[in-house]
Amino acid sequence: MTGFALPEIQAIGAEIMARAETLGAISEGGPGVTRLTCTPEHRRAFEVIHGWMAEAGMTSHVDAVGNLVGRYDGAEPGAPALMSGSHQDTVRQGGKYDGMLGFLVPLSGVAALHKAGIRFPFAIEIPIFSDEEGVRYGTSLFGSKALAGTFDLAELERVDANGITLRQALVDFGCDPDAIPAIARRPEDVLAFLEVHIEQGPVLEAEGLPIGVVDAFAGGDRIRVTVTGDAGHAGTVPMGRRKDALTAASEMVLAVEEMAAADGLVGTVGWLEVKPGAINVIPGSVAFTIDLRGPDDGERRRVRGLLLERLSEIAARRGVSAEMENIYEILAQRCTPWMVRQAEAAVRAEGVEPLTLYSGAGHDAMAMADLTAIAMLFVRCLRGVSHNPAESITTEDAGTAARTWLRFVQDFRPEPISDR
Ligand code: HGY
Ligand code: MN
Ligand code: MN
Repeated sequence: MTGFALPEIQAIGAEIMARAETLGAISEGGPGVTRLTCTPEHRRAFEVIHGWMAEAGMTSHVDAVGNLVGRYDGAEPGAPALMSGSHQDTVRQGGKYDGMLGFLVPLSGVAALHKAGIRFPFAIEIPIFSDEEGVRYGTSLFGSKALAGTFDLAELERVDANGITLRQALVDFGCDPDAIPAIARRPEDVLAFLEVHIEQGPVLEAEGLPIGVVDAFAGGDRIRVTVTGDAGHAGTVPMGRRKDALTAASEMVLAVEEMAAADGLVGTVGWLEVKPGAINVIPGSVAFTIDLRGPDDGERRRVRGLLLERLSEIAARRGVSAEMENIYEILAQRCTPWMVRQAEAAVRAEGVEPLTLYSGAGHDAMAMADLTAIAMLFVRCLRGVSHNPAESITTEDAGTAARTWLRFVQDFRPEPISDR
């Protein structure tokens, strides 16, 4: 790109940080950011971003699954696109950068290109995915899966905590769920997908690096367990005659921790609900979720099987029943070698020694891998903290990420589909 001067780090970094603050204020309320799919907060965020995209010379639309997709046309209309984006939704009481950085960096990059009047032989599309975290419906990545053509329409019947199906939530959001299959992209229309994301881990900070390149992602399971015992009077039922669903579930929760740690996996119980939930009633029913992850699918599945057997043994010994539902599984994923090489070259061109990293977190790029070549750039975050209101990055690192993104785009040389 002759004559194009990369934006100054602080300037483009400050734009990104200011926009992250604006989006961070669009939340359900409470500590941190809570913005779930198909909510008023989701809609308000898209209204703001739609304006930023227009300023950057982009067209944008909301698709059938609630993604906002922006397009910066190439020199020729209708050219295939390099896609670069991430998710709008957050966990409960999350941070301002998980997901957001992945579309704010490309958005500021495109704005700089637009200002300089630069177009490429390819288009640039910024998909902002409706739901990646899966907080409202349990399942994950449904926005990116819809574009990749792997969305399972049965997911539309999932219900949230208020009994609203995903189908109804999408209709209420103004989407047409029956049109979801039609938004799947043709491989020939997409050259590759690049995602920018905070590392959510401590490595870059420990290495003193602002940015790194991802080469692989962990695979994972999400399992819902419902333990059913007998509710009873806290004062009259002798300890030896109880079928206490919560003490049984508590032993199960500790088994998750023990078995994951023993096999080098990570296991988390992030949600648990006790019923009837009264101070003087022995819990009759407890539901909780298990998030189990690891780099090797075979090993993870082996431990998953042993864990579910252990939960059944605990239930039998305690005279309660345990129903286990595998809500979701995603296989471990590798990034596309030629994309990794081009991402490393962009990092190096920005004066940073490229470090390749493994991602324990799941990302939309994993779903997009079913459609096209993928790579991911990680950005340093303070103490690796994420899924927490204290999530933090620096203006300088945001600027470095944007300059690296621009370097990637200007030197982007897509490889033919057969080589992907
Ligand atoms: O859970 C994850 O790995 C991601 O934040 N959705
Ligand atoms: Mn997340
Ligand atoms: Mn994320």
